[in-house]
Amino acid sequence: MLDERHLEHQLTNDERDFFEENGYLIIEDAIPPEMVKRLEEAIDIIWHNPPHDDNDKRAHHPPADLTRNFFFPNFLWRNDLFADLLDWHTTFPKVWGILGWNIYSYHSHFIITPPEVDAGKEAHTFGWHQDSGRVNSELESSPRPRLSLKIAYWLSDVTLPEHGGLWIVPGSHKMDRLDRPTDGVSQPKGAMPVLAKPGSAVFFDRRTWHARGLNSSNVTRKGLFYGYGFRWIRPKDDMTIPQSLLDRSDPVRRQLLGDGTCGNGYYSPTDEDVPLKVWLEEHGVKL
Ligand SMILES: O=C(O)CCC(=O)C(=O)O
Repeated sequence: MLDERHLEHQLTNDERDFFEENGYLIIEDAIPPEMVKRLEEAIDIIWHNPPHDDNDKRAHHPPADLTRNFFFPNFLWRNDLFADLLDWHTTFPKVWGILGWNIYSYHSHFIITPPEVDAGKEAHTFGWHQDSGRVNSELESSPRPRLSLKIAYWLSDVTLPEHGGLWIVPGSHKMDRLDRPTDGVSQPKGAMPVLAKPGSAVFFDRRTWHARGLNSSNVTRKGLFYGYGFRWIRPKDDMTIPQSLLDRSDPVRRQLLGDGTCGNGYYSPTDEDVPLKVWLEEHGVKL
């Protein structure tokens, strides 16, 4: 539920300038330690006993393999704590500050990366990409349009490069291609790990070239990724949000979970489609 705290955490001019120039932004202490702990317990339950009800073959299904990188999409509805982060007061105002009010969460996943035992021996050029797959080849504009952003919430410590946090090339969001080194070992020019403490939120523009680092530490890496985009973007996950979650959510959260009155309302919304717009207007927020 949005309240006065959201108004206090709106995007500042400095944050906007930094994000526009670099394609990422770090908000430290975005979630308190107690919440980090509860979120970690909640994802651990899924990690240890993955359900097999997701159609995405790229999702991990049973049997659990606690030694491999674990990618789990469409998780927002599996615990109310996950839904609580969707409109979290320290971060969500910055999402509307960047993208405006016609938005929802089109895509979410969490990733758990256990220590990669042979990481030292198997150094390689990471899986560098911009988000959204075919969007990058099928839209003809240059630079590509932003369309969406992601927030990575870190539950584990990624303050050292060996923790294998998110790597990015700062400022690369206006670049349509990225030169990858051909030696199979080094990273692109300007690439760096985004170092962050547990509880930090790392915002990144979907166009910012990014990759998962290599976890050569002895700490299991845990991060939650929340994608926000315009409501006319098709969901990237199955988004099997149960009606019961929609029923117990307030109108803004229902919007963020993908609710709307009719197909046309995703393109040409009425106030009923976008309670976020109404709330912002009622609270004097001008975008
Ligand atoms: O695991 C990571 O750090 C990278 C995640 C990623 O590439 C993505 O969410 O698009």
